[in-house]
Amino acid sequence: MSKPIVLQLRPYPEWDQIPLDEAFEMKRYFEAEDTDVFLAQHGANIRAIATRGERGAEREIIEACPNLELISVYGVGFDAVDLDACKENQVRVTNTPDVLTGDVADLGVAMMLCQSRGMIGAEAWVRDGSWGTKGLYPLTRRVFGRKAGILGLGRIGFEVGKRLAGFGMDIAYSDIAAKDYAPDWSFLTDPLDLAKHADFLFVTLAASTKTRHIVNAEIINAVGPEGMIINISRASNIDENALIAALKSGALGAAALDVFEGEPALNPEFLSLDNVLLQPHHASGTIETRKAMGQLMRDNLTAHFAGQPLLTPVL
Ligand code: 8YV
Repeated sequence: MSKPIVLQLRPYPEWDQIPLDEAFEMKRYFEAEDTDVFLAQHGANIRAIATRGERGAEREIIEACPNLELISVYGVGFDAVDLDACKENQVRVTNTPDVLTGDVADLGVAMMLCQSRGMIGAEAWVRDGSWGTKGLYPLTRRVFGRKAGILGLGRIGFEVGKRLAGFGMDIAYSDIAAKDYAPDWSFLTDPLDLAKHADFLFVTLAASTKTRHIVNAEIINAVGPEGMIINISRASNIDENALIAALKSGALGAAALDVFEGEPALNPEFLSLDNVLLQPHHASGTIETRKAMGQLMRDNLTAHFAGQPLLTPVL
């Protein structure tokens, strides 16, 4: 029996690629010299798309595959998938929730600690001999016992909060509604009130067109010159130009970012700022989590072609 044909938009590690190639006929879009010609050649045969969270799938690709049934996303975020185009064309969508939650929360908390305690600069201080020539490293700012705000108390936000509770922090959150699983934390409806509360504002909400630039200049300024914004969600949740302006002027103390508009390219202004910690969108990037993500992405494809219910459908 012939294997289902799957359009693969980005590379995967070998531990996923080998089983993918065994189970499906993978058409590697990312290797095509001319993607238009590639789609014209293969589009009609494609029954599923395998993509990554940050890559998604745009309308043009979806419509170039008239027999498309499923888009399986390697990632929890599906904001880069054109859901309207999927609905119009009866295309199902799956993602990889839960398996990455702990690692994403870990990196967010690590970024807070690293940035607040000046660990990058302190390491350079040791390596370049400043410790010997200049003396003690400048004092940094405490984390434990301070105020944290979590914007978006979904799976990842909740795991961040559980970790912050271990630091004895005063935790508040904003979301569409109060969450009964977080009775000890303050619910603040208005993200501006959350920003006023927070020494550390974690941005952990699922991105959509509705949340674009939800962290705007007013919110950034409310976090203030002593405060820090940590983003482990999507760049679109923050007005990046307003963020850069506030970091430059000192209206915002610091930021720690794992995601950027147009990544992997990033606004060069970030590179000249020493009050921002820059990470290459790798919050889920541990071997353990990436293996689990790959397995779940493949399991959704397998379930679909076996006529079984999808494991983690979003549409
Ligand atoms: C991944 C992500 O880096 O889960 C998401 O939505 O953005 C990340 O976990 C990405 O999807 C892997 O390519």
